[in-house]
Amino acid sequence: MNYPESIAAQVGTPQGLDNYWLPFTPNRYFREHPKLIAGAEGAYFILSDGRKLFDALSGLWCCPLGHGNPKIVEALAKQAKTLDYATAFQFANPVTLSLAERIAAMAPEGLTRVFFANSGSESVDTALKVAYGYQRLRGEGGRTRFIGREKGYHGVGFGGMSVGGMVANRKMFGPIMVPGVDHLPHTYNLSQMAFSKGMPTWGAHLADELERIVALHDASTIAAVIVEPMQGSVGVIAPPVGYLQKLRDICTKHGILLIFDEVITGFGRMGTNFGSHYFGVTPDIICFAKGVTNGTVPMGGIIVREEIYQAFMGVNAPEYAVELFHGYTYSGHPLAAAVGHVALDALLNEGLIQRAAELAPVLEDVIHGLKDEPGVIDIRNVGLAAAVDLEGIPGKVGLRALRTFEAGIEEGLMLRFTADTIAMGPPFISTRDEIEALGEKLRRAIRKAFAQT
Ligand code: PXG
Ligand code: PLP
Repeated sequence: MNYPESIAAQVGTPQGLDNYWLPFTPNRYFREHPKLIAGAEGAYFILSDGRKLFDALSGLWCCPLGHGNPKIVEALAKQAKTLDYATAFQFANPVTLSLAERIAAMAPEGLTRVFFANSGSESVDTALKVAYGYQRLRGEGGRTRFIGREKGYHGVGFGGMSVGGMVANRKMFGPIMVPGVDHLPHTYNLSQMAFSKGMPTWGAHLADELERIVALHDASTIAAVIVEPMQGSVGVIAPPVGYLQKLRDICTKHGILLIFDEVITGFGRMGTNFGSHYFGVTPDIICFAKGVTNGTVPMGGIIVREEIYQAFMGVNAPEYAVELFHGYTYSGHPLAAAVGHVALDALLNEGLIQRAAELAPVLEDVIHGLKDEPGVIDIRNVGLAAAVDLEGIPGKVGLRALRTFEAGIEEGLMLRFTADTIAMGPPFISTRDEIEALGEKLRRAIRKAFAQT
């Protein structure tokens, strides 16, 4: 492996590795090739040997404002002094209340109520529980099924894992999935949409598969359909033109709730407030996380249609009874909410969402400029997100991308890969020059990776 020896020499075996279990990481490989992040500033991470890496995925899609934003630091310190923690059970607090109001105001019309969680996974499990609860409260308690989609990623909770469709995340846990889940086919088809820019024109008909699934199980058994408007985690798969509208129409026709998991697409990644705005389709529930607090303090949640909330308020129980037995110790955490306000100031009032929209065509040009590099089999982009698929080494899934990732570090890039796909979603504060440099660094990394035997 072409690991930069200079880093290994300086880092050595970091202290703590005997007690630390890395998530979604080959731990045995990491031990031999440790990488330590010492700091972060603007659009860059700083490694322990002082090297700066351009943060090509905004952390894990979660840092649109970049790192070390002084207003965030100030808001955190101030909030910690005023109210460092507040229980959300039986109490509210001003900073969380006002954040809910601002999130509802930027959401698609009709989605008015915000319930806070602390991550995307928790937001998904919350959405599934609320969807089922709503169906039950309206006398449709037989609607116990959820429909996800192949290649979907909805986090790692039991609900999210079950509706998810990334095969590697599921295979160890098949026997312990939530029962009654079915999956739509994914919409990716290399022969129909290779090197597509934005939404592919082929594939809307795949939404009709929902009618087939409804016929198979009967609508009266299905609570909700959950999809990412743009499939992010699997490698930036934009929905075909017309596809999401068809899903919307079929769900409405059959009394099925439509959940958009906007954990990645929410808060500006598509160049609009939510993916729903960009794609012009409004779901019944939106899941959010990540960008809402710039990743600085974890926060997630759901935004639901007023009717859904009102169904819970109409529950046949006395006023002193809890309507929804669900919530987290850290729901609506005041530190997260304080950071959320700064993030929304930057995204909405200081024009960062607009800037993401302006950078999107720059990223498109840069990334599609890699088309003729060795082993590049597909390139896709939508909003400020893009992916490059590399030809895998037979029998060694992910090794090519791993080599590109390692070569990327040598080039000053922090890349993120899944199987042999490299995904990018740069911070909204990136400059045009930085996005162009990202393309050239990636080009050199790919060449290095393919030069290895
Ligand atoms: N839903 C969606 C659509 C996501 O993208 C989650 C739920 C889960 O969120 P939490 O906060 O529980 O991780 C996600 C998370 C990647 C990558 O490499 C993507 C995610 C997380 C980590 C890496 O694309 N998405
Ligand atoms: N496990 C135990 C034993 C708990 O007491 C709690 C919360 O009180 C939880 C899990 C859930 O933790 P959280 O609310 O942070 O999701």
